[in-house]
Amino acid sequence: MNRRILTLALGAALLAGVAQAHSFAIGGLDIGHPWSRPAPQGGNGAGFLSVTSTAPAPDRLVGASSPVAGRVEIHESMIMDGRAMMHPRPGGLPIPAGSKVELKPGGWHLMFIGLKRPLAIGDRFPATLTFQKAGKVQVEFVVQASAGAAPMPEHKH
Ligand SMILES: [Cu+2]
Repeated sequence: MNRRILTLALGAALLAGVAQAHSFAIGGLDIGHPWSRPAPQGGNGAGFLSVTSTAPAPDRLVGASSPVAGRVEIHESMIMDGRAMMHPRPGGLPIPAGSKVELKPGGWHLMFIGLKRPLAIGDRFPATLTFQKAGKVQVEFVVQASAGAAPMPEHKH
């Protein structure tokens, strides 16, 4: 085998290993790379992650909490009348069986309301996600800047 191809394959395997290290599993759900943007103390932070289901039945992300925030809400961003808006979704986020759902900028996200400390790039903080069927899972968010992300839309609650 060509040495360069071997090196690339090894590098990809190592990267995959790193990504796997920052994921969390519960009840047929795999929580991938929870991350959050930098935000000031007293402000609100947005959290993103993926949920990959290998479960035979649908589930639902119904809540979250974190010691860094007064409360955590599940929000959906959307464009309405040409303006970016966010809405709380107290009913939670549906996770269809056997599919991957992404919380990402411009879409569904977690809102860390009333930050008790600033979130700075490189910080890690714990959070608990609650799924209707799978139950509670402890995850860790890493704070990072997102390349090319749109500015946070104004909150209209
Ligand atoms: Cu929000």
